[in-house]
Amino acid sequence: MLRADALQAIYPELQDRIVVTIMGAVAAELYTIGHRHNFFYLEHAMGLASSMGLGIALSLPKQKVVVIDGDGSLLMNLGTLSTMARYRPGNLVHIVFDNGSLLSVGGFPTATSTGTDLAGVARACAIPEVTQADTPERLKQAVQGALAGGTLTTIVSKVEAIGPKSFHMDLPLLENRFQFKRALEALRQQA
Ligand SMILES: Cc1ncc(C[n+]2csc(CCOP(=O)(O)OP(=O)(O)O)c2C)c(N)n1
Ligand SMILES: [Mg+2]
Repeated sequence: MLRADALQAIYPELQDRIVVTIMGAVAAELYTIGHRHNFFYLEHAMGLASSMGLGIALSLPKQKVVVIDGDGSLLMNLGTLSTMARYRPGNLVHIVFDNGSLLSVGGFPTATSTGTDLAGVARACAIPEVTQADTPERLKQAVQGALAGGTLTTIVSKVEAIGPKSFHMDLPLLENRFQFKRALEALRQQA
């Protein structure tokens, strides 16, 4: 599966949700499909998108939060899985696109390419719902199910190590930061 196709398939489920992505290729792919003020692309802080999503999910319990993670990023912050499982907000959906690669910095192989099973790690950390979804249709179903249910879910999707031609996003980090803050404030007031 191409991650760009996977994102296209789940975009309707994402567009009105709070979404936090890792940096690099996947951020550019989502941005290109359609940027929203409720999307935040966490630049520089590799590994911490899930930690940020956890904090937002806990502080806005009536909103659904979707984190888009990568294998290299999650491997850098494996402790996030045990922390997420400890607090287990039912409004958090954690998608991990596993391309076996640090694609955004040149394609160095990660430990998932030599056997580390991130879904297995998530289960062992006690994430209450862990699924694998390796086609756009299955991913869409898994995301819809996780958003409709009230259980913290990690979805691991194997994707090809292919990214966009350009990672350019016509959106400076600070602008995204203020847009996103205002979007969260508006959602908090609705709650
Ligand atoms: C602390 C830190 N180390 C390294 C980097 C450089 N870096 C940016 S993206 C990236 C790879 C991310 O890999 P993964 O999460 O698998 O996403 P992919 O690029 O494969 O989509 C790296 C190493 C960084 N931004 N911060
Ligand atoms: Mg990767």
